[in-house]
Amino acid sequence: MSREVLEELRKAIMTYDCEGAEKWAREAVQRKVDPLKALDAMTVAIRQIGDGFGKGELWLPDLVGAAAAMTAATPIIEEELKRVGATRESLGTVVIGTVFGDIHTIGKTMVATLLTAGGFAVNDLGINVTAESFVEGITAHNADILAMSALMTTTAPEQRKVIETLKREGLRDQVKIMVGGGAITQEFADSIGANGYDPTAPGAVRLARRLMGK
Ligand code: B12
Repeated sequence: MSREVLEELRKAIMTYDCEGAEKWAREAVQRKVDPLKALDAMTVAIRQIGDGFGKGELWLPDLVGAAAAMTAATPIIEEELKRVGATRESLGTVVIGTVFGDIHTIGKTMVATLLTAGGFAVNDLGINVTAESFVEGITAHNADILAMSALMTTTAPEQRKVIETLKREGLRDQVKIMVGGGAITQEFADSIGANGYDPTAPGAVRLARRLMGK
């Protein structure tokens, strides 16, 4: 039962079928399929499209099509995840965003959703966020954790820039910093002085708990 739904979701992403993706996401919620498994199935599919693009076998419209299908389905699954997490007491305040120059939103939003479902108060600054806006966000929300996403090798250095800006402003020690996104590795995270890195969204929640000593 659940396998059929996951397979249909995967197929909808692979065939850029927005209506199908939306329909099967609703079906997943209705049939009580584990929402994390649903997100996982779609992530595997969109990464496959990305790999094809990377190898020159697929083109930008393929990326756009797969992203549109994923964007049609994810809010439905994320709503369900948030519903589950809505009643928990806050474990801490997170400011999250995708760094300047980078408009990839899917993974960042997934992390934000799972953090919310996991009991954190999350302020999502969106995409293409400058170092200055991160600083403003941290100050305005009195954040415990800053979470930054970067999907491209060209935008990963922005994470370093944000950390350097925080140091200059005397704010570095007030906030724990976690980084992620397809372009980030543990080695890179260590080299820029982040407090933690994880390659997955569920791992990001475990990391955030650890950083808060919970
Ligand atoms: C979908 C997509 C797009 C969509 C984005 C739509 C949207 N609304 O987000 C569109 C079509 C717009 C797009 C545009 C571009 N893209 Co693009 N895109 C992708 C693709 C296929 C999937 C990205 C994605 O959503 N993955 C699924 C999510 C769930 O994964 P994720 O983001 O990595 O997040 C997971 C983890 O990393 C982690 N995580 C994420 N953030 C954080 C944060 C923290 C703190 C933590 C702990 C964890 C964490 O949790 C998530 C869940 O497990 C990737 C391929 C890939 N392999 O990733 C290429 C890819 C990222 N894109 C690429 C490129 C080159 C581009 C363009 C430059 C193309 C162009 N010529 O215009 C533009 C860039 C525009 C810009 N300025 O940003 C390249 C980057 C290459 C590189 N190494 O630099 C990739 C890798 C494709 C490739 N193989 O070449 N893209």
